[in-house]
Amino acid sequence: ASSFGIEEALKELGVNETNNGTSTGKNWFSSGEEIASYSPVDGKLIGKVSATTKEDYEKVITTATEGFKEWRQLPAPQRGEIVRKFNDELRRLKEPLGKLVSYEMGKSYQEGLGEVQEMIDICDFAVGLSRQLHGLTMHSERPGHRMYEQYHPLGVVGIISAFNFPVAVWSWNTALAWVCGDACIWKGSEKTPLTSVACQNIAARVFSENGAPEGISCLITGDYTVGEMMTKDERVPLISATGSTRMGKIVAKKVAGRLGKTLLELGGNNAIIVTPDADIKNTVIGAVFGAVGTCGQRCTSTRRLIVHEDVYDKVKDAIVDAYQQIKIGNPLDENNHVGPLIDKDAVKNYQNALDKVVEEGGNILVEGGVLEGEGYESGCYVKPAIAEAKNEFEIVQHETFAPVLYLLKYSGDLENAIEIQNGVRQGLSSAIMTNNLREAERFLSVAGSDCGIANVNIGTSGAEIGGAFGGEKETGGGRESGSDAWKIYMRRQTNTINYTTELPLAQGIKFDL
Ligand code: UN1
Repeated sequence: ASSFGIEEALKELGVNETNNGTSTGKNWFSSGEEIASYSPVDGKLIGKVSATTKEDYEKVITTATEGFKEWRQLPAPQRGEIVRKFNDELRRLKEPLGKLVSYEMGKSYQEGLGEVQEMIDICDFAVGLSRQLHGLTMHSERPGHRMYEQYHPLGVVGIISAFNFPVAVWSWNTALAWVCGDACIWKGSEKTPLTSVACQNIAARVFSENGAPEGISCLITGDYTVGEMMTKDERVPLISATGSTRMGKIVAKKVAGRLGKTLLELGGNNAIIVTPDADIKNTVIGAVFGAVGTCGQRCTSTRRLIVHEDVYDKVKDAIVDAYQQIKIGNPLDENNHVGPLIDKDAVKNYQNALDKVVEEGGNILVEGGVLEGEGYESGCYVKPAIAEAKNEFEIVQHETFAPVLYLLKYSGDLENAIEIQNGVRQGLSSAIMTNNLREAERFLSVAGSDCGIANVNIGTSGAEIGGAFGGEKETGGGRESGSDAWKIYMRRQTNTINYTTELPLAQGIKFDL
C-alpha cells in the first residue's frame, strides 16, 4: 500500500501507534482494550486505538458539559469563524484524509476525496449559517407587547456514525452543531477508528489554537456499549445516529425513555423507476453508479430497478453490458471502479443475499462471487451482481449492504411502479428516469414517492449537502445536513415582552384583584 502514499498520509494526519480518544485541547488517552483496524484493501493492520472506558467517558462528558457553558457564550459568527479555520485545514488535508478513508473503509479514492469534499461543503454552509440562525417574530394579540422566538444552543450532542461514511456524517453534524453553540461527542464506527482519530486530531488542533474551550469536540471509541454510555445519559439532550434500522430502534427506545431527542439516519431500500420515456444512457450511468459505487455500501445505494415491461429487455441488456466493464480491485488505484466490502461479515451477508434470492425464485443475471488471488488477499472483494426478482421476496424487502441489484418489472400505469417503489419498510431515497413531465410530477406529487429524497433523472445516491438529508418510515425520520436541519441542534424559545404599565391577560381573560 505504501506505493499509494498511505504511510505519508497517516503521518500527515498524525495517526500513529497510540491513537486514543481525545477531547479538544488536552491530549487525553482512552484506557480500555485495544481495537485493531485492518484495511479491507490489503488485509493489513493499519493501527490500533484504545476503547473508551466508563471512567474515560465520565471525564469526556464532564469536560464537554463544562466546555459547552463557555462555547455557547461566544457569538455564533465567531464560532463560525473557528469552523472556517477548521475547514481551511480540511482543504489542506483533503488528499491524505481522502486516502485514509479509501484505505480504511475501502471506497475508491475518488469517493474518498468526494467524502472530504462533503465535509468542506458543509463547513462552508455552516459558516454562512452562523449568521443566519433566525427565529420568527409574531404579532402579539395584546397591546404594548412584543413576541418573538429565538434559538439557543442545545447542549452536548452525541454523534454515532457508521463505517460507510466515516468522516462526512460526523461533519454534517458537528459543523452545524458547533455553529449552533453545542459541544459534540463522537462515537465513530469501530470498523473505521483511524479516520475518526484523524478528524479529531484536526479539530483538536484548530480548536485549541483558536482558544476554544476544552471539550467542544470529543471522540470516544469502541463498540455499541460505548454508544450506550451516551444514549442513556441525560446530560446528552440529542443523539444523532446513523446506521442500521436495528440499531436505530434500540437507540430510539433508549433515548425516548428519558425524553431525549434523536436524529435517526437508518437503512434505505432505494429504487429507480425506469419508464418507457427514460433516457437509457443516463439510466445506465445512474443505476450502475448507484448500485456498485462504494461497493453498494451507501445508505442511498440503488437496490432495486423498477423497469417498465416495454423497455425492460433494452434496459436489462444495457445494464448487464455495463457490468462487464466494471473493474474491481484496489480502490486506491484510480483505474478501478469498485473496491472491497468492509469486512468478511459483509461478504457473508452478500453471499447470503445471492443464495436467498435464488431460493425465493429469482434469476441471476450477473453472477456474483468472492474474488481470490493476487490483489484480493483481504478476502473482501466481491463481484457486483444483478438478479431478476419480485418486490415481495423477503430478501428484496431487506437492505443488504452490498452490490446486489434487483431488477423488477412493472406493467401498465406509473401508479404500479410507484406502488412497488413504496412497497418496502424503508423510505430514504428514490428516483425516476423519464422525459415525460406528467410522470415526473406524479412521482413527486402527494401520491408519488414516500421517501425523504425523490430525484428526477439522476440516481438515488450522491445527494448534495445543501438539502436536508434523511428519510421516512424505518429510515428513522431524521434530517441532517442542509436546509433547516440545523434547528434540531438548538432549543427554541418563545418570548413575550410587555412594555406597558398594565398587565393584560391573553385570550381577553379578566382577573381583577
Ligand atoms: C450514507 O450512506 O450514510 O447521498 C450517506 C449520498 C451521500 C451520503 C450518503 N451524499 O450518497
